[in-house]
Amino acid sequence: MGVVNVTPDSFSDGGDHADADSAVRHGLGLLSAGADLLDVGGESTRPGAGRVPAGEERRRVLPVVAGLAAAGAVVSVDTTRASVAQAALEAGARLVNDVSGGRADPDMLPLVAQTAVAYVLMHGRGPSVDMQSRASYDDVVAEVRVELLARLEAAEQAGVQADQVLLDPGLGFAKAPRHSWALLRALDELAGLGRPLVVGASRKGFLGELLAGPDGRLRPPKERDHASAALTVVAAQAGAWAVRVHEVAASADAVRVAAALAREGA
Ligand code: PMM
Repeated sequence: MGVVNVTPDSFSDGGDHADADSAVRHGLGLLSAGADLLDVGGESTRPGAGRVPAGEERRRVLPVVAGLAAAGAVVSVDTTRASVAQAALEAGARLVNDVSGGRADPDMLPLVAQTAVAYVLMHGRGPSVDMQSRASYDDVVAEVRVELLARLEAAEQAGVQADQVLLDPGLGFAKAPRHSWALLRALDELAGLGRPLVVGASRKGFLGELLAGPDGRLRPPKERDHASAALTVVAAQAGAWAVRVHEVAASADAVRVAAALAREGA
């Protein structure tokens, strides 16, 4: 899953593809690099980020979703708002990727139920603006598992079929670096929850911290792609359905490496 952020302020690539034409060009480049689907987002979810008005979010994502869908791409829309998701589905998106797991907008789960669209339900603990204050766990793997299953249950109560849902542990969302590492060590277990798993490790802060220089300066986001691709092998070996990455070529190769290792006699 290649990331197409149409935002001025994402931590990973903010401002790089802020206008529709350059975002579509970027998405097409990710497809040629081997992406199977493209995740288009118009609102940054970096720690501390505030909200973008719904009209502005729609203005950012719709032309990009429409342009990429028209070019034949399978597009997912990265939004927590039902109105944006609905407009994106009408413009050709085929998945909804909701980092709030249906909590940010009471209309989201009913929309997913009604449209029967595939839905990425990510673990988090509330809005980005103060989410790191909720990064407190006794046993992060057990708690994320229980909280994800509770959201899956809420989705089913709203009429969503379980087989529409993909689960995501939400690395970096209300997680300190040690929590993200613990979840990465337990991907097998999370992949065993019975729903396909999406993993978003690409360029995240815990990699910046791991790769910090001797002066303690975090490795900048765009210099975290090699480490991100290394985690693609880990995710693929754990049976993840998708990795959400900014730089696709290395991860596409990494997936092939993992697949070859999994084949008997390769
Ligand atoms: N991470 C970001 C945004 N959307 N969606 C899912 N499903 N999983 C993630 O881990 C995830 C996401 C934040 O990264 P970005 O600002 O680079 O898009």
